[in-house]
Amino acid sequence: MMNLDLFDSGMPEGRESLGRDALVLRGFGLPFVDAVLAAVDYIEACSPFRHMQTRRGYTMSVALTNCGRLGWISDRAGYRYSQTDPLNNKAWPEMPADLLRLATQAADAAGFRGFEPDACLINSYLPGSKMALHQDRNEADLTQPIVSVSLGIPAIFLFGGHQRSDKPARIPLFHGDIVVWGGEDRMRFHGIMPLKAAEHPRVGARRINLTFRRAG
Ligand code: MD6
Ligand code: FE
Repeated sequence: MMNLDLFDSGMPEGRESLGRDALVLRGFGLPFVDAVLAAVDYIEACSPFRHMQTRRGYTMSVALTNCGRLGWISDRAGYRYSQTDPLNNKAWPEMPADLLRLATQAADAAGFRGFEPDACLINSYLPGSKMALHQDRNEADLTQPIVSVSLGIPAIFLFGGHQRSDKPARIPLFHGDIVVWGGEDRMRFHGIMPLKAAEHPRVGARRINLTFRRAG
């Protein structure tokens, strides 16, 4: 009888609703893992992972890089998108075709057709790294969703409300999981709990997160 209850839940297997316009696609990225890791190697060779400063002068525990026409950066002047990597003043590496394909297929599967990301932020977390609750509000087109791909060791994603003080849900994210969110959920506060020490057979003792956006 348990199976009937699962079928009756309204969500097909492998999809978990986080809100009206937000969901987790469990394992959707698994067929793309080799291509994504090769793309990250290529991107890192041009624009390495680095720890950025916040406006308040703190160093982020997460290291990041970007690909695509626009890249997310932070320094003492604040957060923004930049066409160039501040480390070398050159354009960010182009978005590899495999990454673009993964992002648009995940957006389609979530019901957001016509997603055309121009920015891919890549975060690297080690055990202890975290991401404080925040809203993603620097993108020019807030009608387009965000597609977020998790690889490597697990993390607990905090998914809150529209006020910083709203108590967030805790959603574990695993290797190959994808979160897609847009619409009325696009501006919800979210973050990542400090990562527990773990080892992933393919990715090692770290978590890689790629977020695709329409930034410009
Ligand atoms: C992370 N993600 O998963 C951090 N933002 O490492 C984010 O901040 C995020 O996953 C917007 C949409 C999806 C996300
Ligand atoms: Fe975010």
